[in-house]
Amino acid sequence: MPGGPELTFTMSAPEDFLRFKCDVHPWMTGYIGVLDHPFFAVTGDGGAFRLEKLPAGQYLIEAWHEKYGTQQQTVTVTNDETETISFEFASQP
Ligand SMILES: [Cu+2]
Repeated sequence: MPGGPELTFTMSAPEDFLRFKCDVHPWMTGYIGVLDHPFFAVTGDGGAFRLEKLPAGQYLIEAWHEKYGTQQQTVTVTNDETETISFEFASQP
């Protein structure tokens, strides 16, 4: 791994986003979420995300942003249909 040692961590339980940072360079920061299911996504350049192969059912979808916090929406998924939801985060004045 260029620039530093490779570190290994083992999480034994789900965790909300954990912040990892460099003690030397304040801009070097990352977040790790540990989930107990495979249904998650990271937004692309345009802010879109897609959760593939959700079984039919009702779900609470949570969106998280490192500066603007968390939002939740409930969505009902049926077999073979695509549902669309949207989250909007606004900066505080
Ligand atoms: Cu650094």
